[in-house]
Amino acid sequence: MMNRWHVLKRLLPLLAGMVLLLSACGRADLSTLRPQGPVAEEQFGLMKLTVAIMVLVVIVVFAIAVYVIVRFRRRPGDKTIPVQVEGNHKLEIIWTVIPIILLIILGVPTVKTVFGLAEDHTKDPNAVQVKVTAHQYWWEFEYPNLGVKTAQELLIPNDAIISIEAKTADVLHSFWIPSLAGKTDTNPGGNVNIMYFEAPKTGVYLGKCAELCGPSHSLMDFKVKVVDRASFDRWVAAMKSPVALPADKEVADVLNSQCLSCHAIGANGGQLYPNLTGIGGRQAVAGILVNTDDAKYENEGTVEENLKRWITDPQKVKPGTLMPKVDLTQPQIDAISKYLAGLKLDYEK
Ligand code: HEC
Ligand SMILES: [Cu+2]
Repeated sequence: MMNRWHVLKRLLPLLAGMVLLLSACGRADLSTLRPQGPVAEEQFGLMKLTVAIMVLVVIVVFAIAVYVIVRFRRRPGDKTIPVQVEGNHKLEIIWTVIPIILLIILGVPTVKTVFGLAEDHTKDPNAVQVKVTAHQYWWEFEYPNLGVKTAQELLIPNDAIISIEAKTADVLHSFWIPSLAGKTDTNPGGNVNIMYFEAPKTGVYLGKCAELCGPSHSLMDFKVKVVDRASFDRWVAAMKSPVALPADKEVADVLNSQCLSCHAIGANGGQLYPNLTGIGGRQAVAGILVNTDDAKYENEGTVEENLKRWITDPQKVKPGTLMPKVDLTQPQIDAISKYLAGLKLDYEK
């Protein structure tokens, strides 16, 4: 008796510690364990149900096992053969029926949720329609009904369903905003997958590529910025407004010839690569260089520093990226970075 109490006394702090650790688990902007919207809540609910059933099974099975081992252990001198229960109908029915009941408890809500979350909102006039295209190693967000295209930062209002049509431009990727909604694969071969979610709380959430897609897969981050409706409307208007090219003619020429063949800024430039309109006001450069001076982030810097770092050598930041290292002089890099850092959209009032 004394002994067992000792073991328990040692285990208790450990158990209490684990409960504390798990309850504080995860950042609200990045964790499925801290859901920030109804879809994520529902998915988290399924996780909790699954874990609860598993914990119940483990506890009951271990309790019975420990009880049996202690109660029916062979005592010194005991040579009798215990009662044999092989083929016992009652026992076999019990241990077949119990798992079936548990699987039904798990299966019914799972199937219901899976079908519920597959609901098609792509024709819903009240939803915000977004076409997501995954590229090695960046995300393109097109709002077909609003005539706007952006990259790396999905801006959405907090008062509507966001309806996603996801596809890939190259290999298999997976679109994932852990604290808002589960993964949606983007499959090669023209396949389009749909999903929807809602984000009632304004703020910035982290998005990830959840499918190994090449050397810079782990750097294929994006942000989801949730704002109120008025700010969203202002953002859409600002994205469509004309943007002035650099005042300095030489800088404008370099930008035009070296960068705008691929990138768009306002109405200028190409459409096939990340749209740089408003890049100076975004949370990150290339999704991974975080624009902050908070040292808790690994790749932090001001937006201008991050732009310089990126333009100087994109391959160094993201190995295998399809943005080439453009041959520029240091003053050209500085001037272009300064200009891009100044491209801010004034939509948050
Ligand atoms: C051949 C096409 C091409 C050219 C030319 C090019 N880029 Fe890029 N650029 C890309 C691609 C592709 C990406 C996405 C890279 C990634 O994230 O993997 C990118 C990303 C960027 C980003 C990050 C965008 C974001 O949304 O965070 C910036 C900034 C940028 N380029 C600036 C420039 C500048 C400045 C020049 C000219 C000096 C330039 N690019 C020339 C293809 C190009
Ligand atoms: Cu990817």
